[in-house]
Amino acid sequence: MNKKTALITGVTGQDGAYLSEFLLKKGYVVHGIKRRSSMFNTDRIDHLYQDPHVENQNFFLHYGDLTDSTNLTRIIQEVQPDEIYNLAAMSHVQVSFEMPEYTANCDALGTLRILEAIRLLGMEKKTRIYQASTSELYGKVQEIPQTETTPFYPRSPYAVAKMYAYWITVNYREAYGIYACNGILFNHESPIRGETFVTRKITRATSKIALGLQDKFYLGNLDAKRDWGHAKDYVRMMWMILQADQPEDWVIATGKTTSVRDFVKMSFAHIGVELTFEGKNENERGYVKSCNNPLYQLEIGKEVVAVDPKYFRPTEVDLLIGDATKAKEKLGWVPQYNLENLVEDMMTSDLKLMEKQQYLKEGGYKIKNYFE
Ligand code: NDP
Ligand code: GDR
Repeated sequence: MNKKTALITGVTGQDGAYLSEFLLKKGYVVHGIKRRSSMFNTDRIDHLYQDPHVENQNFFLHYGDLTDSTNLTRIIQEVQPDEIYNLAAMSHVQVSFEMPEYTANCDALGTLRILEAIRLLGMEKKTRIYQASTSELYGKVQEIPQTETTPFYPRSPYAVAKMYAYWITVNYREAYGIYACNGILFNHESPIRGETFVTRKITRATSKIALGLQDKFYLGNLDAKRDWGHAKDYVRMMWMILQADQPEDWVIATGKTTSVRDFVKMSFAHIGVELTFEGKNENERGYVKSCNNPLYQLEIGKEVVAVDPKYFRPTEVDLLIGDATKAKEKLGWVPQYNLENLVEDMMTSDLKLMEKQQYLKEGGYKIKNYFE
């Protein structure tokens, strides 16, 4: 039997890495598009790399960019994918306020470029397309919990760009009969989550504080609530969405919401430290209330978290909680992780990472400036 071929944009990101691993295990030939960078940007997929000189290679990387339509069209023509997973994006909501035009070019028009390539190449009946849509579309919440029929109200240049991508995907499905689907995924995290998203920022900083490598860290809105799942569960859903009989749009979420403040408490609880929060808004601080782990001795009363208003967003999404009933009932999705397992997975991994840093520091190792 011929192997299926998948093309993943954003292969070097969190989801791209987990999805590549998942599809390779399923026996797919996987092609990924990576951006040219002045330094290596393939850390998350290095373990999947195959020497191009060996036979039966099933993982290939191509240079490309969502802002370059000729490049995308050429790669799609060469690869002839059965499935395209469009995961590439300028994916940071706060950064999108700084780079709104680029965000629109990449996240909105990038999706159009892929759909147009399929149309130009006459591959409407061959290739199925997964579009990485987002719970940020709901923005200023119109309904709780959010489902496939909840109206959108985007609150950032990122969300507005993703709203164009959502509708152009629906439009190409209806206009040209392309099997194209939106996965409206709520936040999903993991040990390889980007370091500037709030969960990973918290688990990294908590691990550093536990090991005495850092005193405290700063966050923005502690009241924001998110529906956090594990990326491994969510990439499995991306694949299931493209195996359904009919192309549709799907909400993927845990159905539970947690504040940023509570995520901080859970991360510290993992190292046996109880936190208490005092003060309001930009004056809020988190202190050590008790410490019950002989490995990580933190002083009672020590301030470990503070609010810095520079992390506040011009417009915020205060509350997200999704209802994935449709995906559970029609696709049989059963997530393996809950929030407790997720925090444990991230903390275990970041503690290991920081232990390496601690080891180097204790050994007197200093990273040298290139020009010294
Ligand atoms: P990441 O930020 O970890 O990865 C984004 C990927 O896109 C990286 O591989 C990045 O390359 C690549 N990329 C960025 N700009 C371009 C460009 N112009 N051309 C080509 N590639 C580009 O995101 P995630 O893996 O977390 O998310 C995957 C997708 O799912 C994104 O579209 C995101 O918006 C969406 N999403 C994510 C959710 C989440 O909670 N994680 C929830 C809902 C939707 P490089 O490595 O070089 O930076
Ligand atoms: P989000 O994720 O904006 O939901 O987008 P992020 O982790 O950046 O923010 C979640 C919430 O935490 C609040 N917050 C902070 N956020 C960051 N990054 N840094 C901080 O210091 C901080 N302090 C508080 C934020 O204000 C926000 O309310 C993610 C991305 O993966 C998108 O690509 C994806 O579409 C959505 O999830 C679903």
